[in-house]
Amino acid sequence: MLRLSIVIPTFNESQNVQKLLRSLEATLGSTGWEVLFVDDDSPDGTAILVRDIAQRDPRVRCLHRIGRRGLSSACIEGMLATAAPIIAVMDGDLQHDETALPKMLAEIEKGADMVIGSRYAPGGSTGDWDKSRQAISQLGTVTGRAILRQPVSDPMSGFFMLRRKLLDATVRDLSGVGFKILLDILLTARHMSICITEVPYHFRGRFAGESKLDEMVVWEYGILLADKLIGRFVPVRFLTFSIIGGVGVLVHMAVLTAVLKGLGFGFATAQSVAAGAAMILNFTLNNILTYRDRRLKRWAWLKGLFSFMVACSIGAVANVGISTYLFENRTQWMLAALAGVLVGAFWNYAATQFYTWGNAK
Ligand SMILES: Nc1nc2c(ncn2[C@@H]2O[C@H](COP(=O)(O)OP(=O)(O)O)[C@@H](O)[C@H]2O)c(=O)[nH]1
Ligand SMILES: [Mg+2]
Repeated sequence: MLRLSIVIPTFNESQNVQKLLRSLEATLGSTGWEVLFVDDDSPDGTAILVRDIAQRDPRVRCLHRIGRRGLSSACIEGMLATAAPIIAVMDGDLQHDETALPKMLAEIEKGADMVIGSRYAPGGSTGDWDKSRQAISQLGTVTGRAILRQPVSDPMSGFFMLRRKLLDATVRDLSGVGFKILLDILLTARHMSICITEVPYHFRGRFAGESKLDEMVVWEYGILLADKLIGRFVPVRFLTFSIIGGVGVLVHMAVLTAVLKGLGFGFATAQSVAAGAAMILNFTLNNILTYRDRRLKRWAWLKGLFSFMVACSIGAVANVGISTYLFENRTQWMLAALAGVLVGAFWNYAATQFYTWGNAK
C-alpha cells in the first residue's frame, strides 16, 4: 500500500539523486512510499537520470516540465500527481534531513494535518549561512509569522508533510508563485481549523551543485504576499505589467526630450526612438519580473521582443483611435485619454500574455 509520497522539486540536481534515494531507502525501508521528482527540464539531465532509475525501481517517478520554472508550482503539480494519502515536500540537495520523515509521519498518525520540518524550533538549526542569506530568511520568517494566525516557528521551511485532505482543501486557492509553497498553503488555510505540529531538524550543507535561489527571492516573496492580499480583486501579474507600463511612459518622455531637444532631431523621429526604447525596456522588465516563471531566453527572447512590439503597436493604435473618437464626441479630454490608455493597457496585457509569453519554451 502506498502511504507516503515524497515530492522533490529539482533543477540541476543530477549529482544528488542517487545519494538522496539511498538515504530515503535507509530511513523509510523498502515499501509503502514513493518519490516523485518534479524536474523543470534541467540542462544537466536530472530527468533522464531519474527516469533511468525509475525503469528499475517503481517507487521512483519523474514529472518532467518543459518551458516552465518555479519551485512552488513544481511542488503543487507533484503533489497533485500522486495518489498517496500523505505527502512530503523536500529539497533534492540533501539539505533537508530525511531522518526526520518517520517522526513527521508519526505526528500525522497522531492526528496532525500538517507537520513542518523546522530549523527554528528548539533542537533545529540553519547551518552556516552567510549574513545576507540569514537576513533574507529572517525577514521572511518574521513577516510570515506576523501574518499567520497560528504560531509557526519556520513558515519559510521547504520541508513539510501534509495530509492529502489539506491539499485538496487548499489547492484551488494556492498562488503557486515563487518558492514559498509552505507559506502559500498556510496562508490559504488561515481560516480553516487545522492541526499543525513541528519537528525540529538541522539544515545541512548542500551535497553537490549550487543554490538556484538568487536576489529575486525577495521580489517573488513580495508577489506571493501581494497575491494573497489582493489577488482576488486584481491579478498581480496585471498590476506588475501596469506598473512597468507606467515606468515605460516616464522613460519614453525622457528619451523623447533627449532626442528632440538634446540632439535636435524632428518630432516624428524622436517619438519613434522613444517608443522603441520604452518598448524594449518594458519587454525586458516584464520578462524578468512579470513572467519570471516563463522567462524567454536567446532566440525566444528576440522572437518575444518582436511579438511584444507588434502587440503594443496595435495597442497604441487602439489607444489613439478610442481616445480620439471619445474626444471628438465631447468627452472631457482627460477622460478620453484615460479610456484610451486603459483599453491599450488591457490589450497589451492580454495580447502579450498570449502571444509573447504564452508558449514560452
Ligand atoms: N522544479 C524546480 N525545482 C527547483 C527550481 N528552483 C529550485 N528548485 C529545487 O528546489 C530545491 C531548493 O532549491 P535550492 O536552490 O537548493 O534553494 P536553497 O536551498 O534555498 O539554496 C532544490 O531541490 C532545487 O533543485 C525550479 O525552478 N523548478
Ligand atoms: Mg538547497
